[in-house]
Order: sequence, then C-alpha cells, then structure tokens
Amino acid sequence: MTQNKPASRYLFLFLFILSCIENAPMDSLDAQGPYAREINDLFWPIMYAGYVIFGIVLVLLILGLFVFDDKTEKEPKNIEGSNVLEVIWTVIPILIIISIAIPTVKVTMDLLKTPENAIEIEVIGQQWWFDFYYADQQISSPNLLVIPINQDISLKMNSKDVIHSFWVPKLNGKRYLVPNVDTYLNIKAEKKGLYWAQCGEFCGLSHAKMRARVLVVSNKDYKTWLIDQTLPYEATQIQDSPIYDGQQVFLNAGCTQCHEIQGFNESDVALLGPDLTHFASRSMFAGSSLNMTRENLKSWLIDPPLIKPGSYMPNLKLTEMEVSQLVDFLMELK
Ligand code: HEC
Ligand SMILES: [Cu+2]
Repeated sequence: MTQNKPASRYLFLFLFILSCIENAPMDSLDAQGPYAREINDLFWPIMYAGYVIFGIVLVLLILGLFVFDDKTEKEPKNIEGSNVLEVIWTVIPILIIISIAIPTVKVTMDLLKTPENAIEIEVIGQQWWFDFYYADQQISSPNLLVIPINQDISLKMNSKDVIHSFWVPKLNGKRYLVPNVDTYLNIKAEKKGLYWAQCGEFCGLSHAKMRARVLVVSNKDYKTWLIDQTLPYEATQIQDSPIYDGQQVFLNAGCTQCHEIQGFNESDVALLGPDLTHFASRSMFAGSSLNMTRENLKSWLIDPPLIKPGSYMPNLKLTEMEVSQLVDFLMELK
C-alpha cells in the first residue's frame, strides 16, 4: 500500500485556496476594459460548453460503470465498422471545433486592429525592466505606464535583448516583445487605479522581478503628469549640502555611463539603465520589485545583483557615505 503523503495533499489544498482569492491584482478574469472583456466573453461560453460536455461524459461513465455493468463477463459486442457511430463521433467534434474556431479567430483579429483615436506609447523591454517612452513629449517613464481613463492606447513594443512579453491581465492578453520587430497591443481602462503588469515570457534570472504598473488617471491628471515629467532637473548649487554631494557622487562614480537625468547629464546615445529624471515621483523601482523607500534604495545601491540576480547594474563598491549622499540626491528627483 502507498503511504499517505500529507505534504503534497496540503500543497493541493493550498493551490486550490489560492485560486479562490478575491481582489487578486493579476486576475485575468476580472476585466477592467473592453479588450480584456472581449477575451472573457470568448472564454466563458467555451468554458461553460466544456462544463456541459464534461457533465455528459461523467454521467455516461457512471451509467456505464454502475448501471449497465454486465457482470456475466461474456465478450462485449463487436461494433467495429459501424458507419453510423464513426460519423457521429467524427462530425460532433468537428462541429465543436468549428464553433470554437470562428469566434476565436474573429476576436484575435479584432484585438489586432489599432483604433483610430489611439494614443501611441512605446514599450521597450530589457532584462529586467520595462521602459515606457512617450515619443511626442520625449519622456521616459521606467516601470510606470501612466494613461488616461477611457482612452484607447496603442502600445508599440520592442525588446533590447531577448524575447519578453508584456501582460496586464485586467486590460488585455499578453503579447511578445521581440528584438528588432515592433509588435502592438491595445489597452483601455474604464476605471481609474493601478493595474499590475508582468513580463510573461521567461527571460533570464530576474524574470520574476520584471514587473510594471499601469496607472489610470483622469484626462486632466494625465496632462498634468505629462507636463511634470517633461520638466528637467534643476541641480542645486549649494555646496556642502547632502544633495550637492550626492550630485557629485553621481557624476563621478560611473552612474552617468548608464543613467540620464534631463537637465543634469544628458546623453546622445541610448543608455543601459533607466532615465532617472523623475525617479522619486514613482512609488516603486527596479522593475516595480521594490517600494520607493530610503532603506530599499540604500540596499539597491550597495549591491544591485544581490537584490535582483543578474542585474546589469553592477556593485560599484560605494562607501557608506556615498550611498547615503546618493540616496539624498535620488530622493529629490521628483
Ligand atoms: C553598467 C550600467 C549601470 C551603472 C554604471 C549604474 N547603473 Fe543604475 N541601473 C542600471 C540598470 C540596467 C538598472 C535597471 C535594473 C533593473 O531594474 O533590473 C539600473 C537601475 C537603477 C536604479 C533604479 C531605477 C528605477 O527606476 O528602477 C537606480 C536608482 C540606479 N540604477 C542608480 C544608479 C546609481 C546612483 C549609479 C551610480 C552609483 C548607477 N545606478 C550606476 C545600470 C547601471
Ligand atoms: Cu522579460
């Protein structure tokens, strides 16, 4: 006899309970916009049809096992070559597949159309964070996509390194980000709020920490946000202040090789790290894996690959003093 394995039983129970959680931030069945709803409206009828077929099969199975169970153990009747039966069990599945295929292809095609009034925002995936680039305003918003409510957004997506996938479960399905190829994904939100996004394609060590958030705001707040984000940083000239010292460390410790701050150290070439001009205006950083607190920022600067395995931001062996000055400075980048 096999022994009881309580641990695996509890694992099953745990997974079952997880699937019942309410208000899950990445619940793809909780559509908050027309694109996600279109997918749901396709999913549910197929799912219900599946329930019905499952029920029928189960009933037939039970009938076969317990009601029509012939205990005499004689040879069953040979039904091979029955045209009627073969036609039935070929035609019914074909009809089922066709009735699933037609709406599926239609929805897939619909989701690919770019609405005419859509605002285009670029999504650039890289190990292990998403950059959102607003070409008209020339602003970059790492890890935080801000969009106006009830507005079609066409995301023009690309990757700088390997294949990633952008997925905001409450707003649409996922789509690949492929190096050197533009892919498009529409989103539209009907409710203000913060929606989680996640890289949906395994892309290396810190894939799980490659997340982002979509902030849906009113039209007016969106315009204000855009203007705020275009403002350059005004460097402090007051020497011997912690912020001034932080600025100096930033310029001298190698940060400028990978990070740009508009109005402070602008660069002509695309850099490896996120634009930091409005770094502290966001409430999370490092691929939305860390909350914006002094403590987290400190740990990050001390040893990035320890916090995010494989991170392309190296451990720069900063002194405790330099870290503290950098934190003072970075927290000013509102
Ligand atoms: C070799 C390139 C490189 C250098 C040098 C570098 N960084 Fe980074 N930095 C990165 C990359 C890449 C990321 C994105 C990491 C991630 O989220 O996976 C990053 C992320 C950050 C972040 C988080 C940004 C956000 O919005 O998520 C901060 C803050 C930061 N770096 C500050 C610094 C400072 C300060 C220095 C200098 C002491 C520095 N970096 C030097 C590449 C670099
Ligand atoms: Cu990825």
